[in-house]
Amino acid sequence: MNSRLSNATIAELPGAVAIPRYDRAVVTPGIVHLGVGAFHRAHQAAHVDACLADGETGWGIVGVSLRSPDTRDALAPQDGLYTLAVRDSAGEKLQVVGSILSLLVAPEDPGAVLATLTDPHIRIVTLTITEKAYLRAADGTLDKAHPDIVHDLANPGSPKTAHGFLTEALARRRAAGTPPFTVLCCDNLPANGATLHRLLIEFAKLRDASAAAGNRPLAGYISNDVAFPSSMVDRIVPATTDADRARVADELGLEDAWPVMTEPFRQWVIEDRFSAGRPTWERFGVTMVEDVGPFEDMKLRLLNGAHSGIAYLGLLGGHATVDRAFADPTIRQFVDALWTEAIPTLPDDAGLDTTAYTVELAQRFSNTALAHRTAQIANDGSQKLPQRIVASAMECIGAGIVPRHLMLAVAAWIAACEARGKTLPEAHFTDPLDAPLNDLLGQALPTEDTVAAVFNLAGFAKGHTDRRLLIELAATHLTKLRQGGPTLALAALDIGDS
Ligand code: CS2
Repeated sequence: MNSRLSNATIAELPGAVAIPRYDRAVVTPGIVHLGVGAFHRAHQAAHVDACLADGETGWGIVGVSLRSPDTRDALAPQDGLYTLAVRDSAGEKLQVVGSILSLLVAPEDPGAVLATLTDPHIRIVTLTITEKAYLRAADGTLDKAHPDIVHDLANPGSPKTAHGFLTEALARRRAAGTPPFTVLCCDNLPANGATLHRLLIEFAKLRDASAAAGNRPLAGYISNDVAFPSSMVDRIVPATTDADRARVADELGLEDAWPVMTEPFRQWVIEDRFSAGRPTWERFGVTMVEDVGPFEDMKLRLLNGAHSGIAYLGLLGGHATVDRAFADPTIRQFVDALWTEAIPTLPDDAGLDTTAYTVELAQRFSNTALAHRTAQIANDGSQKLPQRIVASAMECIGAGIVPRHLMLAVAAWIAACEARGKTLPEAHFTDPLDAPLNDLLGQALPTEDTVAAVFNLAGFAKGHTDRRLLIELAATHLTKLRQGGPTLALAALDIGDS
């Protein structure tokens, strides 16, 4: 058994492995990251690593897990060090990242997380907590009835949610005369900064209404004094497997309990509104802009929209990974057609080059070295499809385009949910709406009623004039998927053979 990657052993690594070229001992924390999963470690932490290596030593990261201790348990014995394995057909390049200085597990010690968030050295809080952790109701407003929101309103000093932590920390900073940190959302949501800002204001209003708030209302402070730039983040990060761990350990000559797998491509576009300073990210490949909206929409609708379609059709067609699904000519044609529907919904005056973008996406989806599992992307469809698929579909209709391929992605999601426990393994993917979804799908309603009920449950196209048309399109596809799987559904769209 090898010894473990850590500050003490890093000098033993073979020369081919890139290591932090800076003295970690002089780095001080400036960023708290909520949701310190693999995506953060492949993306923001790698960008910050480049800043630290260039002497901007005040921006080390304190990683916080809001739920599980797994990342802390893996990385604490390694002094926060981990390996990034960048993989494509040319091979694998290993880089040890040093920007995560320490890790906290919120449920174990919420007080420690609040103490860190109120430290004046912390000037930015970044988040990758996944779509469902924003706790939005089907109409997009804060889910006030969610038990964790109810808990956090009653227990501001020991929160569970990002909303509770951020609001309490901002309240304490204000009381102590410490300027607020900038909140930088890095999740795949449209207008992600503005969305989080709106949710926190809603949360703060509820706090203000309770006795605990006293006479210093928070909502106005969060509304006026705290910056919430939006950002678009992009890097494909498949879940690490035991085979990855073994291979990396072999190459390192040291154990790394949780290396992260990724692709060479990475992109980060950020709105340049930081109230308390920031690293000079623009010197390290980050694009700073005034309005990230067009970039976000392009990424959500073309990359993530295609990803979800590939995931559900791929699962139904027996493809375990994105590259294998994408190599199936019928799925490839489906993706091209989905892009053709979605592209006209993007602004044409924002300088987006959708042709170059989709060419590059096709290369990224074809990366056989990643083995990005379709079941991984299939998780949380009810939270992902609104911004990836349904938003484009609604706008398509306005532009005179019938979103038939986009609606096939929705039908494939419903069909994949139905297939779990039958033709697909029970635990293949999960969704926060699993309980009501399974209940509904078990009722054997007429197809169109099933689709309408799923739309209601997930809040798809709520109040939209063409909601009925979207439901009809999805129901037609669902019928075909039930009869003959993706082959029949795609053939009905003139893709592949019938
Ligand atoms: C994927 C994303 O799992 C998913 O839903 O679509 O994680 C995707 O890989 C990233 O957004 C790429 O930046």
